[in-house]
Amino acid sequence: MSPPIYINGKYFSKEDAKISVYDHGLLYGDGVFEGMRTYSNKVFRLDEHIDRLYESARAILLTIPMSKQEMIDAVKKTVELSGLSDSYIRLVVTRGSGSLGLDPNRTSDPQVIIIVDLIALYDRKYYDEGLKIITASTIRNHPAALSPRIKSLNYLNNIMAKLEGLQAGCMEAIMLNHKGEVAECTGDNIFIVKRGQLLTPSADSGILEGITRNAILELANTLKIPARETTLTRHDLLVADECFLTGSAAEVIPVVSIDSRPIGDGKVGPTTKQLMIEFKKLVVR
Ligand code: PXG
Repeated sequence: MSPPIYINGKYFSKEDAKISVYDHGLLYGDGVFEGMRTYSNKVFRLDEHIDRLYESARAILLTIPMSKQEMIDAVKKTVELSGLSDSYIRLVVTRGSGSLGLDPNRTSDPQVIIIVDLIALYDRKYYDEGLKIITASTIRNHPAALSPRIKSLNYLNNIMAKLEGLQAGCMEAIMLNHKGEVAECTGDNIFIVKRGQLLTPSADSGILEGITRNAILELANTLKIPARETTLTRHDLLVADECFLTGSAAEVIPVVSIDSRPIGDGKVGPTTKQLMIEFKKLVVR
């Protein structure tokens, strides 16, 4: 049997977990979400994910019909009922169903959905051998149009870039911002290593400030690896010694080629390997 799915305080089987076709989450991508992981029954950085969810909701003037503590309790309960010790959690809040037409004021009953399941974003071999990725021609949403800091249900910007990657035979794609600077990948943040320094695009490059990204920056600090948030160009990536991506689903995954050019010596680099090991230790702690 598949794990029960939470919808507004009730639990349903996968087959019966349904919401209205009038929900503005479906009609307009009007809603927010989080993707989290559990390790040995514990949700990694749950409080940070919940804070980001409520911030995303606030940014789109969506009132989540429960307190943060109630949300935390609901997530924990759904994880418990799933019986999965290592899982992926998809937490979704939609605007709710309403009349046809954009007006969010004509919707009611936002839907809070919690799915706990398994996810394998990339085949195991890519963690050993590294990913080959490309730079997409689709630029990241202009922050003044739709802030990339909002984790909204409207992921078409990223999906267009993901499609470019897939069409080139790559599982991920780098997205530049409107200034031509490196922002992030379609569902992952990006890091490079250059002369022993760890570098990643700063928040004002127009990125989702990933929770895994924050964990890696903290780890670097603990391990005394010099790290800096900065502006990066495609050139910086192409001449980097190492490159890797971070995300709740991907965790830490090496990149060995960008736009068919090898990064460094084309093999998974030592700092990347070290951070992958230390990240594993951190999540199971
Ligand atoms: N950038 C973007 C655009 C993302 O969507 C990240 C960076 C990494 O953030 P975190 O906080 O996860 O370190 C994300 C996260 C999925 C899925 O279902 C996508 C994400 C996370 C979990 C699942 O494809 N993206």
